[in-house]
Amino acid sequence: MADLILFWHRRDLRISDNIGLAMARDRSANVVGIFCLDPAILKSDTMADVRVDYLLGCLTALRDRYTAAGSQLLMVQDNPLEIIPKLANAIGATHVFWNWDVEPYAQKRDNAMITKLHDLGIKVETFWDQLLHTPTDIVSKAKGEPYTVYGPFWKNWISKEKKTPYPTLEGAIGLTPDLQTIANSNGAISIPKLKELGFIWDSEQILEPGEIAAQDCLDQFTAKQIEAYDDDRNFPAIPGTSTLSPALKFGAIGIRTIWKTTREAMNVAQSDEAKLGVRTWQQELAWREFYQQVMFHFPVLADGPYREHFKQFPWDQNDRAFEAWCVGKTGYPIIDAAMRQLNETGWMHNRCRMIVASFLTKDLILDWRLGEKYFMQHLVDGDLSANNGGWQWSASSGMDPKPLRIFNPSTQAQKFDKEGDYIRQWVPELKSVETKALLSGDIDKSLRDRIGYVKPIVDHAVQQRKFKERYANQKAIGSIE
Ligand code: FAD
Ligand code: FO1
Repeated sequence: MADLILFWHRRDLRISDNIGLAMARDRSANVVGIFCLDPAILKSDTMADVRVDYLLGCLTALRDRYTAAGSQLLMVQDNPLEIIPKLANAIGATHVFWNWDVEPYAQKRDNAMITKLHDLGIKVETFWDQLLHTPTDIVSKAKGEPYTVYGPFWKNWISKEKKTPYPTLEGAIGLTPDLQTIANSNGAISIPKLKELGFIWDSEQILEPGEIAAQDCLDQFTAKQIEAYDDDRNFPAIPGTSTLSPALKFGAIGIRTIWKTTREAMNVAQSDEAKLGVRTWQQELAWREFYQQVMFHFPVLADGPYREHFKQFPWDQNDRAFEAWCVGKTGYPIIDAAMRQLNETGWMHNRCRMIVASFLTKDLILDWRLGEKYFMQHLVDGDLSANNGGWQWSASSGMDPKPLRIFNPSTQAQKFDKEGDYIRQWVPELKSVETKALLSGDIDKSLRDRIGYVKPIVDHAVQQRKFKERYANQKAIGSIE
């Protein structure tokens, strides 16, 4: 009898350029996909409605792709360690294949799964798919150790040859009607509605779910925006970045496909500026890989500050200030615009992520983990490695704390939202305020009262001094290297 291979999808929600799935198809035509709605993940206190909505959209698209390829995507909802071995055994699967993930939860889950399946006599094969280079590929030449600083990581990473896309699944054979009936009586269900899972998202997604939409987005970006990316990526009022982050988070597009496209874009780029645009975008893809590889090698990052002694940092406790930051009512226009963009759309521009993270940690002097959690609860692309990396970078608590990063919100707005378009888009009560006052945040009291906009909740200069003093004290007592 031919091998029956179950391919377990988790954050690789596509049938094209998927290493593990291509390997499964190479072995046997009888390849069936499975996704497990995992209550431990969905009920975690860092879940976001918008992200689950995007996930369900990707699953629907994936199901249709499997059908078109001749097979099917099975859906289950339970602890994967119980339901997947049970179902695999019931339908007589000879193998389960999947792609690794770097997260601590994934490592634990997947190792336990290997044991469970082996106990049932089911073979397992696993692959590295979501990165261009596996976390153990890129190590320092001198010591063979993982990099903790981006610069040398990038140098090594870019010098290595990269794989080309893997073939799309086709000509697959699904379960017979009898086996489908057995699967159904062993937990297979249809894809639930968002509401049935306890989530609500009625607004649009910044990126349509599924692999076809992700590919279209990549094509548009490389045709129209990539050459100006080096400059345009800094201005939140213009569509200068790809908005591919949800697709990259859930693997709705293969990383080799993306890389191949950047190589082609580089080949056709005529000017130095255009080449720089492509290069800078490639560097952002490398940041994504850097943060994933450090999470793999240093999973303690997920629990808090990398530098042990930063755990003692005397953060303020101030629920009202935190609440004002969350809802976008701090009295700092650029901060309020960014937080409202996040709350309304589930996405925030990278420049603004850096500005609001600096504001939370250096102006409100609140523990960065509050912001990290809030982002995970609201971002469509919320990803443990990238989010934790971004927050530790902003808080100066991460791998590479120097220089001490403090952004002045007004200066940032003056540089990157010159005409105030971004602020006016997201803070409509400020629409009629003249640009100079809008950017500096220096709006006179009578005008504030009239338009109903709050007074700044802190004074940047005062808070900056306070933060620096605390930081210096921590250094003096040896808490910060
Ligand atoms: P583009 O500019 O088009 O970049 C292309 C891709 O490269 C992105 O889709 C993303 O996958 C990757 N990338 C770009 N910048 C970074 C970066 N600094 N770190 C890691 N990967 C990067 N990104 C997430 O995907 N999920 C998060 O939860 C997340 N949280 C963040 C929190 C903070 C405090 C900060 C400062 C950054 C965070 N980022 C996060 C990184 C970055 O802001 C987003 O990846 C980017 O804004 C997504 O928009 P885009 O797809 O248009 O990016
Ligand atoms: N993976 C799953 O296998 N099942 C899920 O139900 C699931 C939900 C989910 C929701 C939000 C999100 O950001 C990711 C989600 N994932 C889910 C993917 C998850 O990132 C991977 O399973 C990781 O390997 C977990 O560490």
